[in-house]
Amino acid sequence: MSKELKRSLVGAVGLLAVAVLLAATWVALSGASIGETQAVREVVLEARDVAFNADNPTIEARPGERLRIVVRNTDPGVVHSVTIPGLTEDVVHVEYGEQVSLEVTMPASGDFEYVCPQHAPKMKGKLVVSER
Ligand SMILES: [Cu+2]
Repeated sequence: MSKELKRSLVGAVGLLAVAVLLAATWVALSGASIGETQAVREVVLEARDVAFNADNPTIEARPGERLRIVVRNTDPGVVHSVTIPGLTEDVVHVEYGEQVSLEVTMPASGDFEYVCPQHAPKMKGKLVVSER
């Protein structure tokens, strides 16, 4: 085997090793990000006429599930908010024409309420966490 052939063989093996390493890294990274996207479920609520989606629908969730509650405010001149007492201390406010989100991980089980504190009697719905 000539010196030159040996040198190019060594180079090829080196390149192959780098390629395998890059591929393994890519698989590891993309696997992680796919897992994260699947774990968050988005629930969209429209705040209008001092109600969520007109009738404050019951949200059903599974234990450990991560929920992203998105609130769109289409109530001219009114500021709304959303929080889930017992699940989060966060209260997010949303101006007319804006949209905000609140992310919460569900506990093992329980009955909760999502609520707009400043319009609580009219703007609250159930959030039920259970295995179905
Ligand atoms: Cu409100």
